[in-house]
Amino acid sequence: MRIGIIGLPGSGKTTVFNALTRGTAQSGSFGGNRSANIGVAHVPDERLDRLTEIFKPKRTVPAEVTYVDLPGAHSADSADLFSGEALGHLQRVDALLHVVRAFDDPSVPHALGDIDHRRDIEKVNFDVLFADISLLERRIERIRDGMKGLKSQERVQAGKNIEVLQALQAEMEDGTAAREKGFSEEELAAISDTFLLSRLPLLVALNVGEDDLGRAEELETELAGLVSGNNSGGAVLCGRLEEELAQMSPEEEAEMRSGLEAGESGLERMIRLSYSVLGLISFLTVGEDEVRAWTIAEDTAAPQAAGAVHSDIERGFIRAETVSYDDFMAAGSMAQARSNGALRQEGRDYVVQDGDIVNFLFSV
Ligand SMILES: Nc1nc2c(ncn2[C@@H]2O[C@H](COP(=O)(O)OP(=O)(O)OP(=O)(O)O)[C@@H](O)[C@H]2O)c(=O)[nH]1
Ligand SMILES: [Mg+2]
Repeated sequence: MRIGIIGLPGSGKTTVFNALTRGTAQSGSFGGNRSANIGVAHVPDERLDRLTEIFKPKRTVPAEVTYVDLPGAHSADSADLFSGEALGHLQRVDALLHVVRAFDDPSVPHALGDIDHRRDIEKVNFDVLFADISLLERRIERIRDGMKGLKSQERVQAGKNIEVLQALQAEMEDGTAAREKGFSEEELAAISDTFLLSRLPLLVALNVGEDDLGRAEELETELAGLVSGNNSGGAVLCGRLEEELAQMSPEEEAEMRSGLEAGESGLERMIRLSYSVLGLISFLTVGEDEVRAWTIAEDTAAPQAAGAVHSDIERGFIRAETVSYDDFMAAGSMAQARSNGALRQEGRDYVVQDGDIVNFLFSV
């Protein structure tokens, strides 16, 4: 999973990126980073820790999320926020993470003058739509330019596509993000080679100051009201504090968290949000060599889940030996799980569940 971090200049994107990836990228007020930062976060999963204690594998491999922190924009203009370079990065992500500034700090100027997270959320939502509207505009022009060379039947089809794209443009001008729409077959065909930024799932991180952590729940409720559409969701975190905590050893971090009442880490919070908004789950594989978590979409059938491990296993799929994590822990060992019937033999139609421990049998 790959997530692109967007937001107004100086909203704390790089700070949040560092918190999520335990990174040390350069942050700063305005024009902080001139190039994109790319980093990997390991998905914390207690089940993986318990299974590692039991199987004592050579290695434990958690699921990963890659975060792409966009270069700082020169201004808060839509064209700067979503420049060609920024769009190039965003074309390869599965979701957007919008970092919104709510922290107050006179030493860090705000791109729009004052702190107002509601306005900023609306502004960036609008900028995302504006980027799509401009893109559709260019797409329509390109189809028009190419029409002369077409045969009459193709020209009719091109004309239809233009109509569909124009209708979509009009909807976006009224404020509808592509993620909010159920697309018809015709619309899907017309946009098949058009990248729409507003179609990506949207996570919003409200970057609050340390003083506001006591109000985190209240702010999160407010945020839920502001970010309530399809495939979107929000969480509150304190970027600077999380960045500092992320640089500590796990023991130090845990001690600091309990002292500060900072609760669950920003990383865990964001990852949980990402999984729920993107409709993802993890299944697990175990053995002497490796204990590992794999990320798949909800409602993935066993052969396709096997494809996450290796395409050969999908191709030669025979069946999946499966036990839920809880049943396995209750049984205590694979042998016991097998003898008490908790370990099941599942076929091609089986839909893999979150926390399933799976052994794929295959032949190629
Ligand atoms: N007080 C306070 N300062 C913060 C917080 N988060 C970020 N900052 C500061 O705000 C400034 C900008 O943060 P960055 O993380 O560089 O912001 P950015 O969005 O990456 O900025 P650009 O890349 O220039 O767009 C830095 O000086 C940060 O230390 C916070 O939670 N509290
Ligand atoms: Mg930055």
